[in-house]
Amino acid sequence: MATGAVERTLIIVKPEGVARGLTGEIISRFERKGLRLVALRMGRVSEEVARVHYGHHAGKPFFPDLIRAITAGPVVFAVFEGENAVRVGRLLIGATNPLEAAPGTIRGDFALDSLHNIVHASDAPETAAIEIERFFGTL
Ligand code: FUP
Repeated sequence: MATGAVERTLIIVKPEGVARGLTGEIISRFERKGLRLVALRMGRVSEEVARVHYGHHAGKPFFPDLIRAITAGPVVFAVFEGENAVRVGRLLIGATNPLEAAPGTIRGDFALDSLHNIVHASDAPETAAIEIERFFGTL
């Protein structure tokens, strides 16, 4: 029985996650949960796009480090679809600060600090639509 709207969410395996060889593990966790992979590509986040993507943090002390971290190397972009995909994605990645992310979540299991929390997931269906367009164009 359907219990929620079918949504899409944008996942980014950040440079640190790719460099540490965690791409498969991260994508696999979303698949195993039951979400459907609908788009996947490797690429980079340019400084210009990073400033837009993290625009809500512009001016904060950690902003320069945040831009440096997300542009530091190749990333993997993925779109997953399913019931409540945005909320499910947020559950799977865990809290922004890995010190507060529960064990069993991606950040809880694989990260030590916020700047290197290895994965991004959209925080609302409206944000997801903007982020999917940003990194995949029209799907
Ligand atoms: P999230 O949606 O969980 O990635 O969290 P935000 O959009 O609020 O933050 C984006 C990124 O900024 C986080 F992944 C890590 C970084 N950040 C910090 O380094 N320190 C903070 O206090 C908040 C965010």
